[in-house]
Amino acid sequence: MTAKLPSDFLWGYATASYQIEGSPDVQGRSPSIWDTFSHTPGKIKDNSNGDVATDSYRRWGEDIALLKLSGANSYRFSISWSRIIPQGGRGDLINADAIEHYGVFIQTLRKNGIKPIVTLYHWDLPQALHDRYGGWLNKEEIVQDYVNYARTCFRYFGDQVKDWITHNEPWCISVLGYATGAFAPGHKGDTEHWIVAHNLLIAHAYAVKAYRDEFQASQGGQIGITLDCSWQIPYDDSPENVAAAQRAIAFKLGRFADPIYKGHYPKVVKDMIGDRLPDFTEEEISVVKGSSDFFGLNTYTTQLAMEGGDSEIQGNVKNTFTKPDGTQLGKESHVSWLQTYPPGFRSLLNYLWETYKKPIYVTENGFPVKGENSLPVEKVVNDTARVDYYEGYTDALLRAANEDGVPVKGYFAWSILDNFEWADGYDTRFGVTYVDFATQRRTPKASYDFLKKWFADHIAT
Ligand code: PNW
Repeated sequence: MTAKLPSDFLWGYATASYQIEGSPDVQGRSPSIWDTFSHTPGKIKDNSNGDVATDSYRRWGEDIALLKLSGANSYRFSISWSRIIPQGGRGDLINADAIEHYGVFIQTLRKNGIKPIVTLYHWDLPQALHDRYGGWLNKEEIVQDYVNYARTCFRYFGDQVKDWITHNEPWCISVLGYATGAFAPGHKGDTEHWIVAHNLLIAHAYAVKAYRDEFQASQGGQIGITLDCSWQIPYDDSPENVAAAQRAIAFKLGRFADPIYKGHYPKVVKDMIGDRLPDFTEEEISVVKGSSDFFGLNTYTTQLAMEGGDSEIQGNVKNTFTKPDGTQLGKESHVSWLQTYPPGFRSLLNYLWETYKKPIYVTENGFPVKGENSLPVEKVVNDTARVDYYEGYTDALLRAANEDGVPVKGYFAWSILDNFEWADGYDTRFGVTYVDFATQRRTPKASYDFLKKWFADHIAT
């Protein structure tokens, strides 16, 4: 008998509005910080932008057909704030066309037996709010405007959407957006990103409070946040490197997860950052604590951790994939930060369950095949390295659920289609479906068939 996942297990694919929608000025949408950033010369590897992407604001029917044929029972996508409220703020107009668009989209998903899982914020802040008061840097304003936007979505879509995610990856938003400058809005420095991260937590928490106070009883859904983390293995068994691996997790994940699930920042982070880490007021922390009904996890890889280095953001931990014997930890992908290493996924799932005691949804997991963008479509569809990745990661998922007893409730592969991979542009392809960006022709790869069959075989009926 094959081991199985429970019959109510959710599986499907994840996307994000700016990475797939295109149509930046259609039906009243205003620019987001990603429009501005991607149109700034030098920010995106191939000088591309999300103006067309997979053209999904127009081709959404094709996307749903592709999802339906994939066997997925759910779909995680994000709503574009600057479509719903083009100028972004609590005093600004709600855009009826966008409400209509997402409403029909959600209804069509459901008619096709696909459960909508909605992310409210996947990085596309309305540019108007950034210009008006500094966006995520301004706690007083952004918290109110974010809650107003969230409430608007609950009000219009909450009869059909029962699973809400507030933010996607506050670590990426704050660190890549406000420390390294690799992502929008492209700020650099070592002060702002701590403030932004803090404000993201508070905005998340007040949106959750609004949902619970005003909508949850009548709509009956759940709400939480998605955090990202790579499992950390000590480089060797020296006590410094064992401590480094733990510190790396505190700096990447604990600084978000601990306030939310435990009610305080990790001590090791507070000790190192001191006053630059803003304090919560008593009221704030009481709202932050307990503000997620589940653990939303994005994870792609595992890294080796070593004491040292001067990156404060990483808690002075150095990461590598090269083991002491000179070989690589996993199998290489198209990007330097990601190698295939399924056992780390299983360890991470166990760690999160033991540490935070919440049911887990794996809201993203996926693999970009090395050099895929330079291959002809006949070769691309034979994506054995991606199949190999998913084979390993689904097996780890199943073992964590069945052998280790971790309550994993869902799994979303990134992504259904090749799409706009942020600062990498279109050069990095994560899709299980090939997109010819010149014609928008979609061709499923072998991994699309692999996941379809794997979940058909491993979810109990
Ligand atoms: C996630 N890293 O971001 C995002 O949620 C997706 O929008 C994105 O397309 C996907 O992963 C693939 O990159 C990440 O450097 C970006 O460790 C960078 C990292 C992790 C996640």
